[in-house]
Amino acid sequence: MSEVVTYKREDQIAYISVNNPPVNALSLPVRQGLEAAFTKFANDNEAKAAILICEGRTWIAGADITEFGKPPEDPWLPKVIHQMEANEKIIVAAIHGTALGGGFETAMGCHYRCAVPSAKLGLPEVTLGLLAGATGTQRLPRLIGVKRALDAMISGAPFSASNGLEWGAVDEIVDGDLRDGATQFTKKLLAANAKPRRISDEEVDGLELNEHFFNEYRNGMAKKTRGFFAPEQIVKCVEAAVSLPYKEAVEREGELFMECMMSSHSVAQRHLFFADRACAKVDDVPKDTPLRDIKKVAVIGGGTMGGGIAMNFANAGIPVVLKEINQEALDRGLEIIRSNYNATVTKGRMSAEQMDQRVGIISGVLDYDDLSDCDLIVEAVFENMALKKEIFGELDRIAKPGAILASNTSTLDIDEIAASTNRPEDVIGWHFFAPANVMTLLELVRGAKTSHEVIATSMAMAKTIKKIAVLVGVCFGFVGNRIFFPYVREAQQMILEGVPPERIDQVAFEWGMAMGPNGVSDLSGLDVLDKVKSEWLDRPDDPALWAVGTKLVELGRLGQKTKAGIFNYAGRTAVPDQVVADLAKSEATRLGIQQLSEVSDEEIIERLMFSMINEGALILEEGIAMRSSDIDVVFVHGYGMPRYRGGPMRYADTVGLSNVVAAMEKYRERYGDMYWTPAPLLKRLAEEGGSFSG
Ligand code: 3H9
Repeated sequence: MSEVVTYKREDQIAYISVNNPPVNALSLPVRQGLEAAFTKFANDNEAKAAILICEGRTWIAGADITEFGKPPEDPWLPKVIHQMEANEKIIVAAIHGTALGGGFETAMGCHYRCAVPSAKLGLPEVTLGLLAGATGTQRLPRLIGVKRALDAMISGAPFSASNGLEWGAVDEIVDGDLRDGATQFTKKLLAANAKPRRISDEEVDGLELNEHFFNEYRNGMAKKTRGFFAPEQIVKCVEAAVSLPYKEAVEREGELFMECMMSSHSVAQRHLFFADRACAKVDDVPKDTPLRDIKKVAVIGGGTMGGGIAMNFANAGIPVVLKEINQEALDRGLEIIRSNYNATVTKGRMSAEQMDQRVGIISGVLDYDDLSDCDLIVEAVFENMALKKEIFGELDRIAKPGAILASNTSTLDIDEIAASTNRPEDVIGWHFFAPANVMTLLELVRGAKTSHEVIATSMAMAKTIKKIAVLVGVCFGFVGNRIFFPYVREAQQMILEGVPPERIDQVAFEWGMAMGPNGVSDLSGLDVLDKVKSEWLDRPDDPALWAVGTKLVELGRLGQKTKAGIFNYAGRTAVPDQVVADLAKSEATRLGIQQLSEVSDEEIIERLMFSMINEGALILEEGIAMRSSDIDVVFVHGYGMPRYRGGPMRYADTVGLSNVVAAMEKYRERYGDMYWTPAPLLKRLAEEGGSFSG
C-alpha cells in the first residue's frame, strides 16, 4: 500500500485513509493508492464495508492541478471512481473540509456520503477553464437535479453540507468526531442490509425540463460567462447526461474535458490559480517574521476612496476611524458609507443587523491627535505630493510607535513620502482600486526602507480583508498604472489617427476586457488622468501623449461624472459624439499625426496589449515586480482583463514572444523608437524561444 493511502480494517469495516498534504489532491500516487486499497477491500472477506476518509485539513480538494497539460498517467481518475462504484460491498465517504472537483467526484463514486456540518462540496473546475471530467457532469445531475447541478458547475461555487443533505448529495450530517460518526452511520447501513447505491445506475430526473430548457439556460448564463470556453462545454455534458445512455455520455464528457484541458483558456486560468497564490510569497521576508497587532485602523480622507477603504476593515470586524478636515466633509463621508451598505441590504446581500454592526464600528474624527491609538493609518487623499508629505509629517508626530503608516497613492514615490517622517521603515504603499470595497486587488508598495515586519503584517492584513495583495517596488504608477498608461496612450493615439473610439472599445470588449480603454478613461475621469500626467515628471517627451484627454478636459468634458468625455453618456451608456471625432482630427493636424486609412481588429489588440507587455518586461527587469505572474494578477484583478487571457504576460506567452517582437518591430518602423523598441528582456526571451511563465 502506498504511503499516501492506507488501509486498516477494524472488525467488519475497512478504513481507507488519504494523507497527501496540503489538500489531499489526487496526484498519481493517490490514484494508485486508491486503486490498490479498493482492490484489497474487494478481496478482504472480513470487510463488509469501507469508509473513505482523509487526514489533514480537508477531504480531497480535487485532481492535482500541477499534473494537467502533461500526458495522463494510469490509473486515470474516472477509472478509479468506476472501480470504487462497481464494488459489491458498500463504500461510505466521510467528508470534512472541502470536497471539490475530482474530490467530490470521488465522493460521488462512493455509495453513501456523510459529512461534518462545516464541510463544503462542489465542482469548481470551471474556474480553471475545465469541467468535472471524472464523471462529475454525469453524476451531479443524477444526484441533485439538472438545474441545481448546472448552477453549481457553471458558477463553480461550493455548497454547504446542509444544502447537500437537503438536495440528496449528503446522506447524513455527523456532529462531533467524523470517524466515529461515519462508523456509526456505516454500522446502521450494515444492520439494515443496505446495498451499494450506484449513482450511475440512476436516471436523470427530466421532470423539470422542457424542450427549451437548455437554450434558456444558455441565454441566462450568457452575460456572466461571456468569452469563456468551459461553460458551454459543461452545458453540452449535461445535455449528454439527459439524452444519452450513461456510458456514451461519459465518453462525451471525456472528449469535452480534453478539449477544455488543451484550450488556451484553461492554460491561462490554471496559470492564474497558481499566480494568485504565488503573489503572497515574498522571498526575502522570512515566513516567521513577527506580525504586528492591528486592532484599530484609521483612514485619512473620507472621499469615495477613503470610505471604500474604511468599509473593508469594518467588514472584517476591525474598528475604523475616518479622519476629515471639517464636519461637513466628515458627515458626507460617513453618509456615503451608510448608503453603500444600505444598497447592499436592499439587494438582500446583507442583513440590517450586519449593516448596523459594521456602521457601528466606523467613527469619525477631525483631529490628528485622535488617531494616536491606531495600529494602521491609511492616507487616502488626492494625488498631490506636497499634501501627502504634510500629512505624513503629522502622522509621524501623533502615531504611536510601531503603527504602520500607509499611503493609498496610485503613482507617487513612497520613498519621498516616507522621508517626511522619522520612521521610513513603518511607511508602505497600500494602493486600493476603485471601488475599494469591491475590487479584490491591493498593490502593496515597498519603499527602500520599509521593514520586513511592515511588509509581512500588510500581507497578512490584506488576507484578513479578503484582498489579493501584490508586493511591488517604487516607480511612477507602480505595476498596475504603469502598464495601464501605455494602454491608454495607444487607445488615444488611435483616436488621433482617425479610429473611432467606440470601435477601439468594441474590439477590446470582444477580446474580453470588461470595458474598453476609452470607457475606462471616462469612468476614472479624464481630469484624473490629466493630473497624473502633470505629476509624471519623467513622462515621454511626446506632445501627442494623452492629447485627446487633455483637450477634452479643457472643454470641461471630464468623463462619466460630467456626462461627457470621450463619449457622451445617457445614464451609463456610452454614446459616440461627432464633437470628439472633429476634435481628434484637428488635434491630429496640429500635431502632424497621419490618419490611418484602415486599421484591422488585430492591430487594435496588438497596439493595446503589446505596449503593455513591453512595459511589463521593463518592470520585471527593473525588479519593480517580483515575478511576471504578479503583473498578470495585477491586471486581471485590478483592470478587468478576463481570466481566460491569463494576464498580459501570460497572453504574451500565448501569442509567442517572437511574434510579439515581430509586431513591435513593424510598429517601430511606422512610429519610431520611443514606444516600440522591444524591452531587452522581451527581446532576449524571444530569441531564446523562452517565455515569461518559464
Ligand atoms: C479537477 O478536479 C478535475 C477533475 O474534475 C477531472 C480530472 C480528470 N492541485 O488555496 P490554498 C495547493 S480540477 C494542486 O492556499 P486554502 C495550492 O497551490 C481541481 N495543488 O489553501 C497551495 O500551494 P502552495 C478542482 C493544489 O486553505 C496549497 O495547495 N479543485 C490544489 O486557502 C494550499 O492551497 C479545485 O479547483 C490542487 N487541486 O484553500 C480546488 N489545490 O502552498 C482547488 C490547492 O505551494 N483548491 N493546491 O501555494 C482550492 O480551491 C483551495 O486550495 C482549497 C484550500 C479551498 C482546497
